[in-house]
Amino acid sequence: MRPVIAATGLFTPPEVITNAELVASFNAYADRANTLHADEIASGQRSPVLPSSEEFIEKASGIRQRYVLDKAGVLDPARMYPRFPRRADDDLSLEAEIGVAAARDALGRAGREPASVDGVICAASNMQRAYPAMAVEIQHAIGARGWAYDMNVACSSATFAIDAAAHAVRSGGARSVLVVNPEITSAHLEWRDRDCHFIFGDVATAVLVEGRSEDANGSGWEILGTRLATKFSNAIRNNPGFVNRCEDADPNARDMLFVQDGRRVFKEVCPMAAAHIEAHLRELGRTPADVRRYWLHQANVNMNVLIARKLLGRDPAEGEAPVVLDRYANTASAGSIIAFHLHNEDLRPGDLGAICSFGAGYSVGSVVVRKLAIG
Ligand code: CO8
Repeated sequence: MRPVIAATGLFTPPEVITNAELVASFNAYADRANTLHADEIASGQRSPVLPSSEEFIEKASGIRQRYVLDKAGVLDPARMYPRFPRRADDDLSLEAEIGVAAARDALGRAGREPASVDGVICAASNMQRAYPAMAVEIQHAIGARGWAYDMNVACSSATFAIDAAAHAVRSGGARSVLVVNPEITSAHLEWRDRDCHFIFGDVATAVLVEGRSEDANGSGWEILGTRLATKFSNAIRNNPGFVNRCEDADPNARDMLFVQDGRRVFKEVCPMAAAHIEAHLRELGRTPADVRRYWLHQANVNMNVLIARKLLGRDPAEGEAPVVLDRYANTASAGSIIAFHLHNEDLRPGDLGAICSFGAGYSVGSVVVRKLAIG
């Protein structure tokens, strides 16, 4: 069987935080903190919290707003993180809930019943708990068959899971696998750090990968190939884990939330991602110019322009590398899938596209697809 992306699904939280709202709340927090610690700041024992700026955020990243699961908690200068009501073990967990919404959207668009799904992979940069696996909860909630497991490759989780799903379908191990990417980035972002407070947004995406016989067409995108690479780096880390307690670590230490050296990531990951995509296309007997659309990871608009330039030798034309981070911000593993979901319908049968993610690990994953002809 050849693996096909039959449909994708998207859950977008209803609440939006604009850069103006985010900066106003951050600067109110900074004023409070600087007033509270005025004596230490005056004596040089502590540095003041510097203000954030809308101009910087848009110029440095291209982000204009982000969707979040709880706006009030994030914007409250006395809190600066979301507030989620605690749920009982028998209630659907929050991460599973948004994953289920995206999964149902994908199944509905493909016209498939949940019982036709043989496997669920929940692939995201953070799991709400260690076990039972989020994927098993999602499998149960939607009524899928077979098996389910979680995987985490940070921002590359979705492409790595599509690779696993494509292999399962090709080998005959499954006829259809649902990849689900629920990203609650707002819960592990330090909203009080001006270097990164603007970067992330919440979302969930889903990708239905199914097997089709060699001669069968129909709607969807044939997966021509997948390619994965990893290279260890400490430039992006998120340190909380089950060993922290035994190390007597401070649960509120800065490294218990997302930390990165953004400049270094930018410099090291762009060439890695461009070379990766080019090598993948070469393996498939193609060149970057054969690709009609690049659905790139959505971390920074300047990164995407640089990668497209390295690949094409020119600036990307309108629609060649669609940007969704202006609306969604960085949604970790879901970013390239949102770009694919919102920007693939206008392409024609036979057109080639490349989905590519890159991020912590470091990790890079690419999926080269060709639009099928209906009927
Ligand atoms: N307002 C005003 N000024 C600011 C602000 C702000 N908000 N923030 C920083 N500045 C200042 C800095 O202090 C610095 O001042 P100075 O020159 O005096 O030192 C100046 O602005 C320039 O700062 P930077 O050098 O940091 O600015 P950059 O141009 O490098 O832009 C970016 C910063 C946008 C972070 C950029 O480096 C970038 O996008 N890098 C790539 C990051 C990336 O792709 N990371 C991937 C992470 S995602 C991932 O892998 C998944 C992880 C799992 C998800 C976790 C969810 C929480």
